[in-house]
Amino acid sequence: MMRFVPGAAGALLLALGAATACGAEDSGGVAGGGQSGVGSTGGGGSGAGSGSGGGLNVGGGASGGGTGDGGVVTGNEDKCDGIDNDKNGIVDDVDVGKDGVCDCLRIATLGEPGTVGQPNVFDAWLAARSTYGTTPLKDKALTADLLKEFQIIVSQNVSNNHAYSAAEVGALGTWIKAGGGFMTLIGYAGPSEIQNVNQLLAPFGMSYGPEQILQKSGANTIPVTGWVKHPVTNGVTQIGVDNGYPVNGAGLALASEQSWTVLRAQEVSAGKVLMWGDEWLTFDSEWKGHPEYQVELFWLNALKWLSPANNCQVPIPPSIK
Ligand SMILES: [Ca+2]
Ligand SMILES: [Ca+2]
Ligand SMILES: [Ca+2]
Repeated sequence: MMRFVPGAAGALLLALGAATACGAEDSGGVAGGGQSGVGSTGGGGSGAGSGSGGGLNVGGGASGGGTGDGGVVTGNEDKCDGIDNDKNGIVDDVDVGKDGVCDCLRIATLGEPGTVGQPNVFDAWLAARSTYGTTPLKDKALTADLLKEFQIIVSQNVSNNHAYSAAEVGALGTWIKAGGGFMTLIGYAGPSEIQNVNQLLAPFGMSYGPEQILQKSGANTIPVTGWVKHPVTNGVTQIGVDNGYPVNGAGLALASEQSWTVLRAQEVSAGKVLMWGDEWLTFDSEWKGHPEYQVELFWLNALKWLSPANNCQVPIPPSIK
């Protein structure tokens, strides 16, 4: 589709149009986050997870809804309307294509994608698996108003963005504490690139270190092989990196290689922060050329964990390993 058009103007237009049509966001905080307590948990059943497709280009196509969310059957809604239509305790758990990405997910990126790989696989992958795809915020000023419609924000290369101000750092922090999921990537440029993203992470006691780590020597990325059990790492044994930066500070250290920590997760009030020490997991070489890496599963795990617990939670297809 239009995903491979340079620049993501198409995605932005798509997302804006969808936002207008959907429009169910409540006041402050995180999109959809104010719907808790609607319906009881465990109501389960129902729904019969009907058809596939919906025009989405998906690989997995498992049948029916799935459990795995504390015994609650999720993924059988069909409306992104801010309402828990099937009263299973999860608002908008819609995944018509059964691909593991909630169709109602509102996700934005900061900065620019990397340029080493083919067109940003991450954007194309999300566009094929959710209604709104990704909204590229690029170098926009971070304000409560800008952030409130999103559930997840992924920081890409923000080293060429303006230097984030204290007010912007505060706005992001408030959004996270209200239930937002913030993920950071790194490794796009020289060591000075850590400065701007570290500004955003500072309130949470997390930061990237300046050492350039785990450079590949031949054609292949360096597999990260040390993993700690956590929802984000479930089923993941190897993911490749090249010339990343160490992930330091607070939060649980979840992955390491050659004594460097490359993944940390921290829960902050209702929200979450996830730091990865590289960016190659957005490049097609890692998705397609390494069957021994679990890149797609990692992304599914990460998006699920970063999403609000009572919103947009859908099963991860067992077919994705
Ligand atoms: Ca529901
Ligand atoms: Ca709904
Ligand atoms: Ca989906």
